[in-house]
Amino acid sequence: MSRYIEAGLSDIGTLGEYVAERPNKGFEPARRRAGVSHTTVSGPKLAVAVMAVSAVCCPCGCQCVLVTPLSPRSFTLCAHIIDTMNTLVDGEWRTDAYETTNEDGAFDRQDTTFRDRVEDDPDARFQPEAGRYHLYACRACPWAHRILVARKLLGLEDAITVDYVDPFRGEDGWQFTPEKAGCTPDTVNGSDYLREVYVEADPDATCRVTVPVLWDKQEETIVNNESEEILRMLDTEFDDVSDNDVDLYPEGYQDEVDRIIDDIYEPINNGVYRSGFADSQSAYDEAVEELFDALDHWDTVLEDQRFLAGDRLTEADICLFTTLVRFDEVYHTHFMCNHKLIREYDNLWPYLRDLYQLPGVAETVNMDHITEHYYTTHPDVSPKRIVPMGPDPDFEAVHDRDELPGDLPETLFPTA
Ligand SMILES: N[C@@H](CCC(=O)N[C@@H](CS)C(=O)NCC(=O)O)C(=O)O
Repeated sequence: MSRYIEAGLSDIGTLGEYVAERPNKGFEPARRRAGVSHTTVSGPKLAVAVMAVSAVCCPCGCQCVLVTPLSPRSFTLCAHIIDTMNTLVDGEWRTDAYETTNEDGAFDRQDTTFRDRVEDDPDARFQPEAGRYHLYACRACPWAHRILVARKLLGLEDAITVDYVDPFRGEDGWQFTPEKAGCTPDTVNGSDYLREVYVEADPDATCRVTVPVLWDKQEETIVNNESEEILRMLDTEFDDVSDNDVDLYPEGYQDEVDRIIDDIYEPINNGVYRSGFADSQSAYDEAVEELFDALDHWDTVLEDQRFLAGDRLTEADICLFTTLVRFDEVYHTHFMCNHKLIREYDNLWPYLRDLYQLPGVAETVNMDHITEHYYTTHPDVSPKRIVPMGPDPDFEAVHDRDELPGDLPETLFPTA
């Protein structure tokens, strides 16, 4: 009975209007996916459907009945819709305004909003200082994981502090649950939800609340929440406060590194999401074909060279690593990227193990958080929220990548 709507017919009628008036506000992709027509979900018919049976009542087609209208214009929806729709609008947390796919059913990633820079320049607003910056991360997230790997390899663990949110992201967005293994409280702002940190930085914030976030403890604001840019800042601006002299954006390689990061983003890093979140067969086909074409390409490149940009470990490797390490456990199954496993690639698989076995990298990988996050946080993709057993790839297995030309920075390997 708890799955049945607890509302009068007038509320249900208003919901029908609400859906019809906002064909592009989140309901539309769900409605398309369910194959439910607008007339089916319009007022009186929906009301009849609710009274008769529970099916077709939720426009995402999940078989749940829409639940508990809070007011005539504000509805609490089933978790399937809530999950894809939470965002900040003018500093207010909203669950009805976030669209994930466009009119062709293709996943539409929104741009990130905080784009300031830490610069090693005496006139800069944000200067690199040990202890000044803080990272909010999720161990499950591939974008945040880039920064965790960089922080480790670049010797910035003492200089930049970090907190970890819960891998499960529900109706309220990212949450701090320090009682859970691998999670922490918000040690800087004391918030319960990451969205509070965003509002602290900008009371009128209108954006998704994403990780990673680079927070400035001095100015009490967000510097940047775009992983590619945070990675570059850590690499190029923090030399004076790092514990080693590792450089992942070396001179002579920079154009190539930029080109590769750009080249792998759409088909691979974002490609797994485009495959998994596609709302139409054609959008899925396009994404998944691009993904495997790109993986095939890089597998060939890696036949004769140890790293993506040649003989040097660079930021580009970090960017590919965090997608590859999730692939066989998650993207293959959850996002339907099941044409091939990374373990079936002659070069990508040993390359992935090579990166995994770099000092400190393994401890940045938390497969429990990774699998929990994906399989429980996207119920429109995995509605039962069951975490599958998984293939448990042996990332520690030996590889012979060190026979290829190229040396790793010596200071990566502590001598003590
Ligand atoms: N372009 C961003 C993407 C970050 C991102 O989408 N992070 C995901 C976690 S994997 C997130 O926080 N999603 C929450 C949401 O979209 O509401 C980056 O590279 O930093």
